[in-house]
Amino acid sequence: MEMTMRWYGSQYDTVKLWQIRQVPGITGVITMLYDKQAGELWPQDQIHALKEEVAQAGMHIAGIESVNVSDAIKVGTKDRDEHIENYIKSLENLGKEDIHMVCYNFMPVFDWTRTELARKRPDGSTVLAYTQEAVDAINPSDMFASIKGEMNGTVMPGWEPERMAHVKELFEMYKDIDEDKLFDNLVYFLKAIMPVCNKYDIKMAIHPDDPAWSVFGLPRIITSKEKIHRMMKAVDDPHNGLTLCTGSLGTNLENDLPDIIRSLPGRIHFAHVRNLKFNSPTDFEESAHLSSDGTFDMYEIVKALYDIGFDGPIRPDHGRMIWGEVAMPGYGLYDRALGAAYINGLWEAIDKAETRGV
Ligand code: CS2
Ligand code: MN
Repeated sequence: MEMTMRWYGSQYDTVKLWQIRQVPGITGVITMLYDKQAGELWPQDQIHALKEEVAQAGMHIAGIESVNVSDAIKVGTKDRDEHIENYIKSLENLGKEDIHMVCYNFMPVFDWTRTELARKRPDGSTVLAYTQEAVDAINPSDMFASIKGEMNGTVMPGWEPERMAHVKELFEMYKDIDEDKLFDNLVYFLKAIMPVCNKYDIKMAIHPDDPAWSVFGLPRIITSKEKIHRMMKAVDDPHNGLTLCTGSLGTNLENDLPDIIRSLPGRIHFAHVRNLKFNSPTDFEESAHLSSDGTFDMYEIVKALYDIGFDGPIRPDHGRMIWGEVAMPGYGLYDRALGAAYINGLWEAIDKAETRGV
């Protein structure tokens, strides 16, 4: 594995590349052209400039998160083929710049959904949290309005104000889309992009739906082991892979994370590691990475990744807001740095136990 951290670009991120460089063991960043709308082409010169900027800070781009897929592609509207053409060209431009891993998601309308961005934990840190009761009691535009004030002045992926201004139209687009249609549109998209992925050896890593169930009545298709395998089989190419996100798949306590990992050797191209603390099956908060602070056994998760020979980029996913930091919720420096150090420690201990036969 390669330890990385997500970085949104110097214009958008409160965290600086030089700070990331000082986190022990981090050699790469996961980044993106944050100003690109889903469906828009990523020009090679802009990718190149980003790559240079990261190289000057002594690191490299270990992968992209995300080249977003437009709602036209997800719904299958008349614009879909044009957007897919742009997506293929963007992948080609990334391949020419020697970038070989792309994360994306196929969630309708929203990316992840949380109901609070700054729930206070007993230690005084603040974290993202979710409670089903809050989702059931609110409509999507009101929810955006209610969490906007907690974004610390940043633009959060999937919750961009210009998208949220059209939230009603977006919902309208999906009114006839059920899980099967969404799945067929995903397969259509993947089949169209596989040739360019093969040509440039680009590993596509779909991000699971977060939370791993339907929200606001929208269909969700990447929520369980069974559904992931259905997708892997529908386009049975090693370039069609998964971002193993513990905090997303793990929202459903029925998902056995180490078992899911062990069932997918060669198909996990990227790993997001974070822990959740459950107060009830439908109320959880994003705790520190340490196993004892949350519900997941992080040792078993990292061990499963180690055992399947996972060699892609890994990153601490969201972190808590600690030590007075003001940053994009989930994406401060301090707690993600602690998470990276912890995952590195688990990995080293597992590796030494294996290779020294302890
Ligand atoms: C990320 C997602 O912050 C997060 O939870 O893991 O936003 C992820 O980047 C997207 O779903 C991938 O397209
Ligand atoms: Mn994730």
